[in-house]
Amino acid sequence: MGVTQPRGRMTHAKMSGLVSFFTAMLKGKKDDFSDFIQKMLSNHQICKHLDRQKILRQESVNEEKAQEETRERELVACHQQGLLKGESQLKPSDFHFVKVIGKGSFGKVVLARYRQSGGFYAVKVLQKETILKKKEQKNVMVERSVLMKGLQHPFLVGLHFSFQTSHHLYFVLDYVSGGDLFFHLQRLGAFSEPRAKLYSAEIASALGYLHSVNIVYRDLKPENILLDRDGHVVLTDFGLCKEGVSVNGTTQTICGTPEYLAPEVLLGKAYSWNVDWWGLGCVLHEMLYGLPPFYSRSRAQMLKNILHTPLRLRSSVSQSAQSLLRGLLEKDSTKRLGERHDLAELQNHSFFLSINWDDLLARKIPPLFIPTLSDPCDVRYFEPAFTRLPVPASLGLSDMPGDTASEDFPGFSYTPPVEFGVTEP
Ligand code: ISQ
Repeated sequence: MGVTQPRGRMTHAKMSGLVSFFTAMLKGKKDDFSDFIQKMLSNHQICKHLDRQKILRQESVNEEKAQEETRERELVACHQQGLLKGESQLKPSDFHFVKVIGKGSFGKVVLARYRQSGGFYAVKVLQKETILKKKEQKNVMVERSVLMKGLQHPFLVGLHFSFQTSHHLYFVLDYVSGGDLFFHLQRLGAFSEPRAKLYSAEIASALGYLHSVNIVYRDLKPENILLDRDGHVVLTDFGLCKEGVSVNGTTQTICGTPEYLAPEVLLGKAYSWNVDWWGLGCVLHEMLYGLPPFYSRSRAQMLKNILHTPLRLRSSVSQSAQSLLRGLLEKDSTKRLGERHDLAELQNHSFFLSINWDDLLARKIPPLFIPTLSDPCDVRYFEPAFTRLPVPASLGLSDMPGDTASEDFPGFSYTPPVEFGVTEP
């Protein structure tokens, strides 16, 4: 908003009048003062001028307000028209795809630069064919719907846009440059207890927030926990989230690694929010001891361990850390820490005694590790096995005419109104 300039200007004569007024007041010269008041009242010109100035200033404010409202209406109309015509949909060529930073069975995560603003994003590109073959449309749409809920939490990744071409689905997400906990754990083996404490508190805070909006994360593992450039945690990957889960909710078939899955999930039983507290227990165990609890190289043995083997903890970590792990890794979900009061129960545990939860949420607790990055394209915290991969040309070139619409994933594409014409992440 611009600064309003009053239109009428003070003449030198009027200025000296005002100066005499204040001088008279200060000196207590009653005569001069009343004389001046008389002059003021009788001076029609000055009164008129002051009135006019007031009116003009008000007019100018009104004019500016009206202009602003018109601009806003125009923007909304443009946005709506654009959306209806599909014009405001993003397309791959709006981005310069810089480096592959992640790869999964469905596609890739690519560091990309939005040409219009120069801002960097992590673009998750999924292959429609693979998703359709594996019947994973539901999970993709869940991820999109969860991301689109406008979740706002300092430790959750943000979705900016989603769009599609005939072969690919694109999620445009915050770029989180510090790499994932899997990468860091691989290099260090384990973390110090204070470092693990801050990460687990930040993760707990994000999970508690998700639960408060009726979402169970379900897929907590070091690969889904990123560090931002300040060293704070960011949770990604909402593909396995479950919205509005009730205590009687049932699971889907278990695929992939079972390391971090709660016994009730493995057994296909009803589960609740506290599967996430089990997941947190697994991640905390791995941060402190270097391996997930119940680990075995044999998948079958690991499944047995998760279901039946009692938790054994070495005394190399503090008593309070061990106590928290026992609470979180309780096989009987009805006895698990967090079962009754969710996040609040964890917040009151002695392991987190030193954590001020308000400061934590405000990102005021300084992380012990701060990533060192030389420039926005520095991908040193991502697996070289990914970053060395060539960026497939097909990612950015697939926007032939008519290639932005599709019936496979109706309603997938999304451009948030606030970002129409606004380019910064
Ligand atoms: C954001 N930044 C870096 C990597 C990512 C991987 C998956 C999802 C979002 C990401």
